[in-house]
Amino acid sequence: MMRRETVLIVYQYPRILLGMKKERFGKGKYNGFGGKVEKGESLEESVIREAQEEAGIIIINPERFGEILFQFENSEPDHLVNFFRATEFNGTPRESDEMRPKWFHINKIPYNKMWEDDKYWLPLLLENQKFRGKFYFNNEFKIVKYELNKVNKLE
Ligand code: 6U4
Repeated sequence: MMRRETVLIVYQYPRILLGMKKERFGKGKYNGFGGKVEKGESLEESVIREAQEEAGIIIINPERFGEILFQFENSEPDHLVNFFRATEFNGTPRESDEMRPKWFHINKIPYNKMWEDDKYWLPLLLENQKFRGKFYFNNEFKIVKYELNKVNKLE
């Protein structure tokens, strides 16, 4: 079984917008906005919908930056996550049932309160570098092994 999901980083140099996840998978962690890709939806449609649902913002021209397959030792299904970046949006970020948005200076990204993989791929996204990779987590959600490659193009 495999779940297809999206994650969005809003990047307005020198700050990024993250959300504190309040419920379920990833609870208590800061993450980009995003979630499951629904049937009949493109990746871009999905990330636009999730940003609106979770942070109340309408993002403009989201750009796909990476694709990572996450696998787990426990019974958690694989997650295939597509990462997007947007610089512009309409509206004002607001708290939702799922997420509490917060801006962070790029020198103060709270990596110790994020998924452990984020410190590997997020610097690439902030440097304009596209990426593709695979991370394998153990039962404590720690990385057991990973590969991460810079790519020129995501097909
Ligand atoms: P529901 O709606 O209950 O089925 P939920 O369990 O809350 O969904 P959801 O839809 O918020 O999950 O999806 C999980 C989110 O976490 C997606 O945006 C992808 C993201 N995600 C999953 N693993 C990640 C990881 N290792 N690093 C990361 N984001 C991850 O940065």
